[in-house]
Amino acid sequence: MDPFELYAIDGLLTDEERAIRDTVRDFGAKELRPHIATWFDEGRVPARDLAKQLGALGILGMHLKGYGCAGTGAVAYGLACQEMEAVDSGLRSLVSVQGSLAMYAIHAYGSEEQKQEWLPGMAAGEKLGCFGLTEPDAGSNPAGMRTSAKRDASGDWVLNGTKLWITNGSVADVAIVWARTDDRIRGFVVPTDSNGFSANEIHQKLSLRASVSSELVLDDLRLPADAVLPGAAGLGGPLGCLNEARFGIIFGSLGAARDSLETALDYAKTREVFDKPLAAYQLTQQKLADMAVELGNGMLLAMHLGRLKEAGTITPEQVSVGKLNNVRKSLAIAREARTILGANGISLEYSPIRHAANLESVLTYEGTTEVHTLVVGKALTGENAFS
Ligand code: TGC
Ligand code: FAD
Repeated sequence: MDPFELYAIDGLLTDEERAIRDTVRDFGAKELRPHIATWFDEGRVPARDLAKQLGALGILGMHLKGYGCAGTGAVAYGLACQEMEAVDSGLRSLVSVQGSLAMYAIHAYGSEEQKQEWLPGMAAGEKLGCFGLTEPDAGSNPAGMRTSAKRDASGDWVLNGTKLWITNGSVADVAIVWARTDDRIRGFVVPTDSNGFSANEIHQKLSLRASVSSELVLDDLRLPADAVLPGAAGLGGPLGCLNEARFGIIFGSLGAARDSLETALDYAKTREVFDKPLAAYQLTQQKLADMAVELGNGMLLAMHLGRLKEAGTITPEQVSVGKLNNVRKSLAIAREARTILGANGISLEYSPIRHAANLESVLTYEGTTEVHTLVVGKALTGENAFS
């Protein structure tokens, strides 16, 4: 039985949402699953080619309106993220960073010229974006960023600093870079062929290997006055983008968990131990039942938050609840699923260990478990325990 059938999840979806989910699932089965273990093993992924395919599929910035974007509801976007992450968190990351971080920043805060210049090409996957917030010494606390943007006599902006762990940084055409100005933190639209911009890919990762992670170096990077995002001033700008990407992760992480559970379920039905299928043992059934319950509960939470987002009432604290719960539970499910596969569970031939390794990154990026715990703690108590 499909674990979501236990919760009659399909009944909560519209025909259009089911159709979008099935289309992305089929795409994943045909175009991504045959290659994912190799991409992960070799630590490289054809990000630019994939972006074109995902653009043709219509899922890059699909929840945004206009400029070549489909304008779907939040749940449909979440389901697309889930199907991508059922293949690999790194592939969902590509979709999140492009649509929810880079495109969303331009869509929400950009000038009409910036939107016209970048969004249609990004929706089509012809242009790839990245989002530079984290720095070597400022991750959970982006208010501590050192990257600076200063105006010179000609009115140009001059940026200096380093961004670290930037998804797609070294394959992007455009970087949204957040920097400290004399006034407040501002966002800049940076073509990556600008003088003074360089990107170095990070290697030797043990997680999110099918995703490009990079360092961005801004060395007297000169930008015209109109490179700034006019609609964002202060930390609320980048954090507003993070709400979008975190929402995608609430659905997405469950994709990795679902795929792990389904893999373990199939394995347990056919693997015989002590002359009986593994699935016939009570200890195995307890593992499977517990995983299915956590998965279903996570999906109900995701659906509830999705409908709140579509109604326009979702709060950042509610997004934190969803990210905190669903990533933590998905990681636990992937780890538990792996145990059912015994020694085979450590092979890339089966997905759970790859999902578990990836979810270690998902647990950290877009706000760590500790950050989201403190956001929820502050909402409950009114006390700020961050510092
Ligand atoms: P605080 O003083 O609370 O707020 C500063 C300003 O920001 C506003 N704000 C928000 N606005 C929108 N959405 C939110 N979630 C917001 N949270 C805060 C707030 O209203 C205020 O506005 P204003 O106008 O009064 O200035 O901020 P703080 O410095 O105490 O920090 C709060 C904290 C720790 C929660 C925040 O800094 C945080 O979320 N830290 C985590 C950083 C993070 O998540 N980085 C992610 C980088 S991108 C990434 O990881 C991509 S991974 C690739 C992929 O997604 O696949
Ligand atoms: P730190 O902030 O140094 O935290 C270290 C530990 O301290 C964590 O456990 C944290 O929870 C804990 N901690 C922090 N503050 C507190 C506190 N007040 N109380 C208790 N504990 C605390 N960033 C981008 O800008 N763009 C990207 O595209 C991007 N992609 C990424 C891709 C990958 C694969 C990874 C791994 C990261 C990516 N990041 C990206 C960076 C990510 O957002 C940061 O790693 C994350 O925000 C945490 O920052 P940090 O690594 O500096 O950890």
